[in-house]
Amino acid sequence: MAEKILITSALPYANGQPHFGHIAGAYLPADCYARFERLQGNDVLYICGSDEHGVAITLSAELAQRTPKEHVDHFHKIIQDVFAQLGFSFDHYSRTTWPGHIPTTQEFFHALHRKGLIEERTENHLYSEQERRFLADRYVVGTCPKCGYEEARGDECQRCASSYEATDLKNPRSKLTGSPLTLKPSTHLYLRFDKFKDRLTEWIGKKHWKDNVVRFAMQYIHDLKPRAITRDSDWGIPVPGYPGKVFYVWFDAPIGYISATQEWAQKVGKPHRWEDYWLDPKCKLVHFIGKDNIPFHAVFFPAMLMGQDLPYKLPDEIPANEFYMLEGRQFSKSDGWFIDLQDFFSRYTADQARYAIAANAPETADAEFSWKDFQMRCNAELLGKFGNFVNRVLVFTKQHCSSKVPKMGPLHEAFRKQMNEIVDCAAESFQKFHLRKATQLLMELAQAGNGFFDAQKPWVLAKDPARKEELDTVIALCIECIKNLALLAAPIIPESAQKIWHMLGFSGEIAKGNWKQIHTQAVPTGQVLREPVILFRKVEDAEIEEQIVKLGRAVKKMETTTSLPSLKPQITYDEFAKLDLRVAQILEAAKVPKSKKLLKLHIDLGFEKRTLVSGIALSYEPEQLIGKKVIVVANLAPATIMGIESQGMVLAGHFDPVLELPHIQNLPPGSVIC
Ligand code: B3M
Ligand code: ZN
Repeated sequence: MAEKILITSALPYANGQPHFGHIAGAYLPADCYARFERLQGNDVLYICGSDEHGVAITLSAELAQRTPKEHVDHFHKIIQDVFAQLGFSFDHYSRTTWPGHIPTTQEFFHALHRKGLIEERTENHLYSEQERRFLADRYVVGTCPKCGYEEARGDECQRCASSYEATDLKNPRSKLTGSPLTLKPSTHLYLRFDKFKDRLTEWIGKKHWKDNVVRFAMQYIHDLKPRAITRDSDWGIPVPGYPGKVFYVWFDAPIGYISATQEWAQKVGKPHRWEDYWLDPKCKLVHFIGKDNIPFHAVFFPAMLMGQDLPYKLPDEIPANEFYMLEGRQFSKSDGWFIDLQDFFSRYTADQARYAIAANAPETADAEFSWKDFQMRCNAELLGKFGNFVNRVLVFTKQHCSSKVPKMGPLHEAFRKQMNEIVDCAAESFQKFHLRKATQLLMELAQAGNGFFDAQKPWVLAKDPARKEELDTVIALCIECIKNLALLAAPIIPESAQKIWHMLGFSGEIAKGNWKQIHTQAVPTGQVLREPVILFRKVEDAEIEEQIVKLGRAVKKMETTTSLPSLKPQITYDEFAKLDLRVAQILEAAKVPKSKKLLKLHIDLGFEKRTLVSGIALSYEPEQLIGKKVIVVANLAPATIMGIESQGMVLAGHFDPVLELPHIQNLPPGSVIC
């Protein structure tokens, strides 16, 4: 019986071009799975769309001098182009600014409200008189309450890594205008997530998801508190009855999966069909996401669904992937650490990208795209094993069998068995979201085909007319192998699979075929093969070198920009003279618990001993420091850092990520530095 499967990929923020890191996490694995399940004859609906609300979007729109609408229109199109380029087979790609998303989101809210799960709370928030608006944390900079860093972000300090509420910052300012901010009471709506603790625990307890998903979700459930679901903004879904407020983006975004399905239903002319998926307990709901989205998909959205009147489906599977990086660092366009996709696709095919990413998908651990690995995948595997096998068999068949599929006799049981086992194992891997394994099996099958062809030496058989039947069977089996390769390839590298399907003499699309049928029914004897075409081109060393040089330039740029911050405004001698810098000798040093960067130091200033906290733990082991004489700002106001009062600050040179302490040889503790 056909199974109903509703597949979603995380809705990408319409705030930038998706990169291979995103593709490897939430999109390619989902597309391969959708394509596989369609081949299984299941009723698959694959839904996605752009996530177009939220503070990150209004902020970057302002920085880009666009309206939020212009901004999301711009990126919605760019995202769609990248996805089309990669051949993603969404049944529908929507966006959260389509009008139908508003009533669906608001009805979610009403249902929760009717059940008494929404409450109002009035608290102080940061307000800009100049901009006449409340500013969300991402819009705020100020002085870190822990370490005193003056350019700290509104949610966490990039210097000492502590996190806090934006209202804890000292001297809070608008990130955009620099204007000072004041505290003003504002009322927000909180969703009582805490009331779902038991139901969520019971529900997740029954799931056999990946360990990291369950563990992460359970931790979140343990600490569940009411959370604000509204923001002061005019960009987002309006909160009924609360002018000037919109829903927090993570409230409306997952509802976007539902409204996108509703939009799809309207598009196909059956407006109620969305219910066949979302309201049918027998439908299987699968959310493909990156691991940073686990709490929202495994805890918050399920709670929102549990609080509805309609019997919504809860997710059945959450295959969350780990991170995928570029040559060991996170993709970053602003740092030049990225792959220019326009350039990429002018040189390489979608299948080359899809294969290289799938072969190394970040399923169980972080993984990365490297240009050398890409070249190896393209040349040694796609071209050398897979393309080469298809080509040599088809060319041979053309030369020795007039391009017709010869008759298969009964020999070579072992090879047939090997093929069947690989195909079945690949099916199981696809079904269990083990894309990496499925991709390996595809190459294993190509390798088995090559091994068989080499061992049977059809070119020798062809010289002896008495061995015609043997020759026919070997070639017919090799053609079977090619057909099975096309089948295993169809979810991963669909364009190449289709080319093979066509070369084998079939009409129509392999993607519309049925896995079991294709696997079990031999290519008909006498079927006329089409002219063989080359499937993959060689990736030359020079091209790869060029890409590596490009990244090398980005590293240089990153190093010079991080090492040489711009000069601060001039100060007078009097201003400088206010600093009391002294030689201090380190008596004791110890790591601060729960902090990677901080050390607690006990120092001798000659006239007194003090305790201070210093962010040098990544560059120095505590033992190295004992006895060292360093320079300390001795008249800095004390600050409490991770619960420890720091009575001064040690001076250190920075060349990110390295820190180095200037070090005094002969002067006694307490000596003045000026
Ligand atoms: N846009 C976050 C992200 O792209 C968010 C996902 C929404 S899924 C409902 O990582
Ligand atoms: Zn700080």
